[in-house]
Parts: sequence; C-alpha cells; structure tokens
Amino acid sequence: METTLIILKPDAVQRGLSGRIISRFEDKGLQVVGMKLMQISQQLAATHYEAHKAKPFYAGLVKFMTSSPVVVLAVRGNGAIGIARNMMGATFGSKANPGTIRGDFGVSNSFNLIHGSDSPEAAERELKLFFQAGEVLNWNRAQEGWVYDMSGGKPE
Ligand code: IDP
Ligand code: MG
Repeated sequence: METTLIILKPDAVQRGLSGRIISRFEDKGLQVVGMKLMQISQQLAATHYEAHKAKPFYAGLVKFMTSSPVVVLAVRGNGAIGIARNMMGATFGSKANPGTIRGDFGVSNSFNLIHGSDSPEAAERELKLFFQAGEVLNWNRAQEGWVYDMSGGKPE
C-alpha cells in the first residue's frame, strides 16, 4: 500500500470545493488516513517547493500557498500516488482533461486546486513535512474487503 500527500490548495478551500474533492478520493476507493485544515508557513512552503526555487513562478506560488488555509490529506491505496496524480489531471487547469479534478473545477494555470506527491520518495518526504507522528492513522475500513479482492491474501 502506498500513502500520498494531497494538499487542497487555498483556492479549493476558498471556493468551497474541499468536500467534493475529498469525495472523489473516497468514491475511488482510496482511504483517507490523515486530514487537517492548516495555514502553511513561509518556511514550510519554501521547503515543500524547494525544487522549484529557481522557477519564475516560485515567488507567486509561495505567496498563493501561504495566503489562506489548506486541507492536507494522507491518502492510501495500492498505487495511490499514481492514481491520485491521474485523478488530479495536468498541472494547468486550462489543459487538464475533463473528468480530472483540475479539468473539472478550474481554468487557471497557477490556481490549480490541488497538490499530489509525484513519486514514492516525494510522498515520504512530503508526508513528514505536513504530518507529525501520530497524525496519520492506520485504521481498518469496514468496507475494505469490497474495495479490494483479498481472496489471494493481498489486495488486488
Ligand atoms: P504539479 O503540481 O502538477 O506537480 P509542478 O510542475 O510540480 O506541477 O509545479 C508545482 C506547482 O507550481 C503547480 O501545481 C502550480 O501551482 C505551480 N506552477 C507550475 N507551473 C506554473 C506556471 O507556469 N505558472 C504559475 N504557476 C505554476
Ligand atoms: Mg510537481
């Protein structure tokens, strides 16, 4: 099972889309194992986006991400990192396909609603940045046996 970091960005929270976006992950069968509303500090934004420091959009990105509360989620499932990235759609709202979160809910190329870790390494690093020990819960879903075929002893 993989766990990925999802951030519902300030535009998603301000536009009242948090519930609908979280529902998409639940509807898919992914499990929410961590969730909180928080305001991202300058330092946390800088650490999270350090790979983009030299990019022309970096200053605007940090300003945006720290401007208003976000919802951070730890989302778990088989292949959860790739599944979540596909559900998010392309980076720019103007280019993202219909059916994806960015494609269905936005048109902007910088206010693009959602962040998702892009690799297992990124997920591990980012989950540690946003969740303290004990904030990601290993809980048993009652419906687990209907989300995955467990007849072979592992989730299929
Ligand atoms: P991703 O979020 O789809 O992985 P990245 O290329 O990693 O996209 O960029 C990180 C974030 O930086 C994007 O989600 C978006 O908010 C912002 N960003 C990326 N490219 C641009 C741009 O050209 N203009 C404005 N913001 C951008
Ligand atoms: Mg990225």
